[in-house]
Amino acid sequence: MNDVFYLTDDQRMIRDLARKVAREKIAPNAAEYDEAESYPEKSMRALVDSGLFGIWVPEEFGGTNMGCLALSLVAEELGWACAGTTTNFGAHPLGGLPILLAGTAEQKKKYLPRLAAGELMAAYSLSEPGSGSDAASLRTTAVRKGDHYVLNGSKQWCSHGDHADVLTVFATVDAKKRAKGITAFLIEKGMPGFSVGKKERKMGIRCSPTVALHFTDCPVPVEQRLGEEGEGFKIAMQTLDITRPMTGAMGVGIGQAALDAAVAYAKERQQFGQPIAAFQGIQFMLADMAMQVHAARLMVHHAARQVDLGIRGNTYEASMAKCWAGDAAMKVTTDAVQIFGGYGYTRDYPVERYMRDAKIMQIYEGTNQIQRMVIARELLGAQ
Ligand code: COS
Repeated sequence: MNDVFYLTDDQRMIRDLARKVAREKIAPNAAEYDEAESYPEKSMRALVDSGLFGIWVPEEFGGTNMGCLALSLVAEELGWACAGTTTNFGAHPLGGLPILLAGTAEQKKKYLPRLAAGELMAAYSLSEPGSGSDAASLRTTAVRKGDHYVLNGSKQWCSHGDHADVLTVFATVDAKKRAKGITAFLIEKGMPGFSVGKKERKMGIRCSPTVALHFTDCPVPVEQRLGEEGEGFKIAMQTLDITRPMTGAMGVGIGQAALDAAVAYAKERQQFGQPIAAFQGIQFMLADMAMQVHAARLMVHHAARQVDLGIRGNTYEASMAKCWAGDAAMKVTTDAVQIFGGYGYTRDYPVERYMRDAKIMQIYEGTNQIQRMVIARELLGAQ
C-alpha cells in the first residue's frame, strides 16, 4: 500500500514522531486507563515531552507552526493508540486556537508560548445543559460592570476542563440576540466564582475527563474578553472549521486500529480447517472497512489542507470530513467486533474499546446530524 504521497518532509517527520510516541508510550497503557477510568498521566507526560502540543502555535510564540494537516496526522496516530488521550490532546488546540484567531497581541503573548510548551493546558466550552446542537441558544450570561464582566451560568461536556489552566468560554451579553450576543472569554483556573463541576461517567474515551463548569457571580476583567462583544459565535465556528478535520482524523485512527486488529485476527483465527481470512465473507468485510478508512483519511486531509492553504470557508468540507470519518469509525469498529466474534465482545481484546470510543466521534464537535445540516445548507443555500 502506498504512503500518503503528498506530505511534505516536515509533515512526514511529525507523523512519524507521533506514531512512535503513540505506539511506544501511549498504546501500552490505553486499556488500563480505560478500565480504571483514570487520567492518563504517563501518556500526557509523553505528549508534553515530545513537543507535540506546540504544533499549531506560530513560531514567534514558541510553536512549530505545522498547520492543520499536521495536527490531523498527529490526531490519527494518537487516535490509533488511545482515543481518550487524543481527546485530551485535541482539547488543547480547540481551546487555544480562538486566541490565535481573535486574541489581542497581549493575550497571544500571555498564553501562546506557555500553551506551545505544554506548560499550560487549554480547553473550550460552548455547550450547556440546555444548548448543545443549538449552540446559539446558550444561556450563560456576561454582564458588563465597569472594567469587568460578571459571568453566571453553567457549561456542560467540557473535555479536559478539569485539567485546563485557561478555558475559552462562550457566554451571552444579550440572549435575545442569539448568535450576535455571544461573546468569548478567557477564563483561568482558580478565578473566584469559577468552579469545575460533575465529571461524567462515560461509555468510551474514559481516560478523558468530561466536566461541567459553573460560574457564580464570576468577575472577569475586560482584558480577558476574546474579540469584541457579539463576535464569540463566529470565533466558536471558525475554530470548529479547523478542529473538525482533527476530530475526523481521530476517527480515522480508531478505524485504522480496528482494521489492523481485524486483519491480524482473521489471518490467525482458524475455523473449518483454515484461517477465517480465507473466507470471502470476511474478505469483503475487510475490504469495505479499508475503503471506509481510506476515504475518511482523504476527506480529512482535504479539509485540513484547505485551512493550511488559507482557503477561507472550508466549513462544508470540514463537516463532511468529521461526519464521514465519525460514521466510518463506528461502522469499522462494529465490523471489527463482528470479525472477532465472541472474543471481540470481551475486554480481553481491544476492539470493544475501539467500538465504545468510536461512538463519541458521531456526537462531539457537533453531532453528525448537525454536520449533515451544515452540508445541506451549503448545497441548498438559504431556504
Ligand atoms: N465561520 C464563520 N461564521 C460562521 C460559521 C463559520 N463556520 N458558521 C456560522 N457562522 C456565522 C453565520 O454567518 C452567522 O453570522 P451572520 O448572522 O453575521 O451571517 C452566525 O454565525 C450564525 O450562524 P447561523 O445562522 O448558521 O447559526 P444557527 O444557529 O442557525 O446554527 C450551527 C449554526 C447549527 C451550525 C451551530 O450552532 C453548530 O455548529 N452547532 C453545533 C455546535 C457544536 O459543534 N457543538 C460542539 C462544541 S465542541 S464539544
